[in-house]
Amino acid sequence: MILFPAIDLKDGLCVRLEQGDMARATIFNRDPAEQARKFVAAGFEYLHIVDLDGAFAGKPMNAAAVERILAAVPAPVQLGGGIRDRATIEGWLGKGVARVIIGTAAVRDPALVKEAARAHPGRVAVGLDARDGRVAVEGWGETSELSVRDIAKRFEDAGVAAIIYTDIARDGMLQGLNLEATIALAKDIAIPVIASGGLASLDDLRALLGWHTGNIAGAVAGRALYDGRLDVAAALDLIRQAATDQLTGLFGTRGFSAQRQLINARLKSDDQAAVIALDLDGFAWINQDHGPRVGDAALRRVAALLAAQGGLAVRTGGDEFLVLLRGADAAAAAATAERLLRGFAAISVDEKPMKLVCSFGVSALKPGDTVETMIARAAAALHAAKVQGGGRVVVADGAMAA
Ligand code: AMZ
Repeated sequence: MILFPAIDLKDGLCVRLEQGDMARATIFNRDPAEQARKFVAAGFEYLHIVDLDGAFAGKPMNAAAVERILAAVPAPVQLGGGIRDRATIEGWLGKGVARVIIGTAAVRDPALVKEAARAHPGRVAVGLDARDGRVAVEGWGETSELSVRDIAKRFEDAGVAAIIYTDIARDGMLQGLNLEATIALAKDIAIPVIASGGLASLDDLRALLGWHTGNIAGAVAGRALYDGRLDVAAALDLIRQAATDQLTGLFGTRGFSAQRQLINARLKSDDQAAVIALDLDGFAWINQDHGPRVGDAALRRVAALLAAQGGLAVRTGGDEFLVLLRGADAAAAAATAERLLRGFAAISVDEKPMKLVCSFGVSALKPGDTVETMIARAAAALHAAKVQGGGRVVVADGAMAA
């Protein structure tokens, strides 16, 4: 998930509105490029920019300010407001905008969105701003008859990168996102959803990061950042941590469904590949000695080390993991396992060494193998390593390291 800091432009200045009302604008920075630099320095990786005058006028009105932002920061930018025709889309994409946001034209001219999304995969997003469930257009001055779902469904197979969904009543009001409507939308459509309007606290982010929320790709934060209400470092930490958890299945699916992710990985018979099965022998003691919070923190370090190996890692049990390494033979996989062995032994949480002794079984792809047979051989090698005593790497065809 990405947290997008918002830069809304009015008369060349960086402002925030309340409920989209131009008469209720607060100026937060007279230099939008400087604001962009501040956001990037704070750790944000992607900016959300709206040309407010452009959304009302139907054509770009703050182009100079946008160009200054593009020149000031290397971070990707998504831009909306007054992008209503193909020439404007091409113009911004050519100038280095990573992704354009189309609002009014998605209601009035869906063919434009579909054609642009086909020509620029991943670079066209649809902005749907809702008042009482109906989509508003033209700077939110007009409300259409169509619901967010009606319009989102139009683009289901069009290659649109994201739907940015804003609840107008909440925008700029710091009362929290409309989680219910956002999650319902994300479950209903296949296009990733970005939540916007009213983001107020870490709780909003926690709710979006929870399981079973559908395909939520990000959230836009505005006033909460300018008012200093949202702790940016904590918010970015929360998101990074959730990404690690997701990558390794730390708090997600386990057991057979985790294994299925590996089994479903397609391998060609002439590929090199290896499986590492591992078991954290001392893990139960960590929970017992230090409590589950420290246990979770230790697991996250383990997960981060596994993720850094560049393979597909899944957690198949409380302290059991499988890693599929592509392009590795038995020797390379054994070397990786030994590196992990040393890495785990060095893990400490709150300066307490965790003494994670663990055992590894390694197997490499042979002719006629499936991932499933590789997993079975790695599991047998893991068993042999445990029988020999913890802290070992056993390779399925014989070699063993202490
Ligand atoms: O605040 C407003 N009144 C407002 C706003 N923030 N009006 C439009 N917009 C934004 C939309 C979207 O990102 O959230 O402008 C973009 C859509 O512009 P257009 O010109 O495509 O409708």
